[in-house]
Amino acid sequence: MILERLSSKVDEEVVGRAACDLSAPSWEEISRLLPEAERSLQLERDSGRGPADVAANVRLFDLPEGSTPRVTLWRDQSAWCPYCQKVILQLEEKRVPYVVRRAPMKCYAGGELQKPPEFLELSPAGLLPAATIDGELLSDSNSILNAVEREFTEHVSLLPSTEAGRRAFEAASALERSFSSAWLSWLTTPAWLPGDAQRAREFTASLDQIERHLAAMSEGGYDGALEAGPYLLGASFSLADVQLAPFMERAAASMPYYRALRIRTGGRWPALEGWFDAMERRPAYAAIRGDFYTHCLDLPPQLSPFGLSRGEDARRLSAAIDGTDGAAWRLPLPTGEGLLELVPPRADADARRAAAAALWRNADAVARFACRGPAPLAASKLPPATAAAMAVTAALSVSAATRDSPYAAFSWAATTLVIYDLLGTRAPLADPRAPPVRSLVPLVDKALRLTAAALLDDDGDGEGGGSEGGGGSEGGECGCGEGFGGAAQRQLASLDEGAAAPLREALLYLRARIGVPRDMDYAAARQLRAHLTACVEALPPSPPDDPPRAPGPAALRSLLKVRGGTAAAEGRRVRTTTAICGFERLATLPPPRVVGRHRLLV
Ligand SMILES: N[C@@H](CCC(=O)N[C@@H](CS)C(=O)NCC(=O)O)C(=O)O
Repeated sequence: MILERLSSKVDEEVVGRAACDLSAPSWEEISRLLPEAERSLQLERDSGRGPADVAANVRLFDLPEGSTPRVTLWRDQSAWCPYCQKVILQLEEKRVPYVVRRAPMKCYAGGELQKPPEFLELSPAGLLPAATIDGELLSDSNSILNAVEREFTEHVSLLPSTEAGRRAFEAASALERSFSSAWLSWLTTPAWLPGDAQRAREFTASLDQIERHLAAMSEGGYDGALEAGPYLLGASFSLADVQLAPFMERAAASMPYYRALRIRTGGRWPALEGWFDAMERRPAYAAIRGDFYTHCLDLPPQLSPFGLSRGEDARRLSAAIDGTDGAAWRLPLPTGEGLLELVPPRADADARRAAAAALWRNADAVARFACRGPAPLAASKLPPATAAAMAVTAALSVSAATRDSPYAAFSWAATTLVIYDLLGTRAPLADPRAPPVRSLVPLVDKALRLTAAALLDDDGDGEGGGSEGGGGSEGGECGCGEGFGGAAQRQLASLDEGAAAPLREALLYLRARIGVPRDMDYAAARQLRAHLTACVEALPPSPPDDPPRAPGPAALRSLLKVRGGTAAAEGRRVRTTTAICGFERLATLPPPRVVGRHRLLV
């Protein structure tokens, strides 16, 4: 707290004045513009009924009010764990009632965010998912899947019932295993190590095999012994699809981003495309699937302590995923044939209302979260012991570099990275330890209210415009989901740079951390990302680049780039967080979209 105040870049008086001057509809007014279904979503969620929802704490389905489900599922907090996703998909598809408990994964915070003692007592290995059925512990996803099939025979079975079905199931399970291992091997091995072409071939061959299997099933597999259909067992959706879905979903997201290989919408695997379509039409799966961006950023901390490298040829595709192409996260949102990632079939207006409703439901928490963006020193977000250890090894590295001992310099730099990876935050999407700049909360809150009003502005009159109409937005004249206009834009454009700069950082920080399905579905997330871009662009343009404040030795800078994740560069001014010592600094890195802000991204 003291450190935060002493080093804060935010002028409290300036942001306080700006927050008073900015006028925006209240959350109460915004809620009146929301459809009833959005307003009552939380109540429905808490009741354990309604559609699948990763934010639910209990799922009762048809169980009478007041009954206790037999299953308790421990899963990760942000819905990034593929093994948890399988179990959730099975329980939702079978409508087996369950209670949800959450625990952080190690990679959310370098092991320092502790799992609840209650969970560790139950499952000392600490792996997720874990479940109890009638109090009996199961601590591996496949054991849970099998036990649920065994124990809940009165629910629909996801196992094959015929000999041909069992053969197809075994074949599909073997395909899933070889595909998952080929995917992980290609994704996590740096491209510069020998054998990259071989790993690529093995991966595409595993997809070809799945394609052949699905194509056979679409014509009635095993000489017509199975009913023709798009799933791994033909017409029957089964546990084989449940097991494949989380990994295939992550492969489809990560391969274009890191290896320039388009799995979806690429035309090369049509039967697989049909499988994805069929899966995404299932309400349970549609509600719990992630989007490309979330996976591309949630995978590195789970898979590799040193992140995942991206080749030059992947940069074009990755820019369309992380918005750095300047179009994917900007209004009007791209539509049509060329889209890399398909948008869920949902009217844009509905998606905008869902995004506005998510802001309204979590208004306080979202504003506080966004205010972590301009927090003063990244080092203050690290536990002091970690920061100190990193500072010492980084200093040793610099000193070795200046003494012309490249080997020692490299070793100390590598040690710094290892300390960071073992003890520092490796899940910047969650960024659990970063302190918010509290004085900025009222200003960010107002900007979020203007964003919500713009999201609800259906008719272009700047009055908002949920399906129920009415309301008193003080927003602009422009609307129809086309961003900020009129009064809202004029207000934002006239903000003092001392207020606009931290506000810009807070909104961009938030934009980079909208997670699917954790926060909302992909259709809503792309609307919110693009409306936040519009809000940022309504602010006065940022002043010309500062000269680099603390240019480090070239060797450290290049290490940074190797290590760096990705983040949207805003103009030519790019904030980097050094992976070396955790201190933030401003630097101009050519070309504009090269960024290493590893610490702040998931
Ligand atoms: N074979 C296990 C693997 C489970 C697993 O590796 N879970 C990871 C998360 S994806 C985990 O719990 N890691 C420990 C942690 O991150 O705290 C299963 O199928 O359940």
